[in-house]
Amino acid sequence: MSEYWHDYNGAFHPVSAPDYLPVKQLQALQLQRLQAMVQQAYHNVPLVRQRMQERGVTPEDIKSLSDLSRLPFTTKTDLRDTYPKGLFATPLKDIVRLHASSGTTGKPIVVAYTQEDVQVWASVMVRTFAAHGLKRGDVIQNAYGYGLFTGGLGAHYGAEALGATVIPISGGNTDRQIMIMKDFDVTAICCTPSYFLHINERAKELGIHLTDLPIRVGVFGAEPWSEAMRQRIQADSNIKAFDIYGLSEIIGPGVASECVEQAGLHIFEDHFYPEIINPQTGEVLPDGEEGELVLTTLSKKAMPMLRYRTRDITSIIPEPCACGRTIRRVQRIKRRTDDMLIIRGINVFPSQIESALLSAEGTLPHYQIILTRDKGLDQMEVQVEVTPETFSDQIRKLEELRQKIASEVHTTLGLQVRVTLVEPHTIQRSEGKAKRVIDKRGEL
Ligand code: DLL
Repeated sequence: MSEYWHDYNGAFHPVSAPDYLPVKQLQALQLQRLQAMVQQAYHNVPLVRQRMQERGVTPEDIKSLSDLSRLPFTTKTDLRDTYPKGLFATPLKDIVRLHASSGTTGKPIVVAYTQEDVQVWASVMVRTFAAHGLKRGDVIQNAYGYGLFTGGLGAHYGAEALGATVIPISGGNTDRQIMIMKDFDVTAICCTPSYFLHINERAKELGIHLTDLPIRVGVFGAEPWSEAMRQRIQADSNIKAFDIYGLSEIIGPGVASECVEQAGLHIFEDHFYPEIINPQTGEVLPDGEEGELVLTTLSKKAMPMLRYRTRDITSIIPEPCACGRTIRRVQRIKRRTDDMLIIRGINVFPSQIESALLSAEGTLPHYQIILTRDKGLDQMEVQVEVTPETFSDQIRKLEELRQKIASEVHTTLGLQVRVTLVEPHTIQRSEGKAKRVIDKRGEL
């Protein structure tokens, strides 16, 4: 591992040192940063000041990390309501970058960064890559989208600061991705797991097997994916597939990442303080319990976030990791409070369906969930692609597979769903975040 990286002012930092701070030292640093951040937000963001005043809390009341629970939450709606610049805590002249998350309806969510913020961002991405064993000499193909999306530039500056060779190819143009991967001896790729599936599949069609290439690491995130999906990817392409997590409102990618143990994602908690709450009551839950992840930025200058409700469901893993890092881990994020589908009164998360589908042999990891309403009753159809060999099997065998999947889904969810086996390539491939659910219930 390259031991040092330098920021844009030429200062040198030991890579990943903050991952290993003694816990007391880490907590002292968190408190000191929290206090400064709350001051900054209180004095510069009217909404924060107003909400704190309503609760009768002043920045001086934050004397320990547990006082965090006295602070108000921030939600996605707050970002929308204060569009475009209402949550900025620094003058525009100190802001060097803006990003936005696309959002399906209404105004986008805009986020801002100072020079210092983009340096912190690069540093957490350096720690991400370093945790995957990447270093100077590696060739990183960055297929996250460049532009307003945080994935492309976030990974880019981290990879560059690491000292690796970055190929800023962005998403799309899959044949070119494969050519570049081969011709430049790419050792790592950054993209969504669903896009990687597509690249791998297309490569095979072109007669190129990723197992024959130097690529050995996948830096996958931006969408939920299951452990079953990871196992499929690793077995099929002989790479180590790592899960990375982040969100625009907090910084982008670089909030949390797996290490080589692949046993939960370490939160870079010297910059992003995690809490888990009961999404219904807002009550803070102890480590180990599952709930909604709430993140507080400890060093963001342009747009500090106080107790941001991510809507992502996970739990903090109380045990230390075998890798020796002292920063805590969260479980893989399988679902969001708002991606829950209620089908005939039963709560269903797309990730549960993914795991059920992939447990059957002969399926491909391409699927889609289609919701319709028939005579007022919700209907769910799961379309899943099967391998060409399976598809050319006898009808009886296909029917057996279909029933096996339907019974697997039934066991997992307690719900009868219609399973349709479709030919390879029927389901649209994604170059970014996959769209797994098509909800036509409103149209009928
Ligand atoms: O997706 C940032 C990112 C880029 C993360 C590249 C990782 C890699 P947004 O577009 O704002 O930002 O979407 C954030 O995506 O709240 C989660 O619901 C979901 N998400 C991100 N990473 C993961 C992951 C980027 N590893 C939202 N597993 C988050 C599950 C994820 N969900």
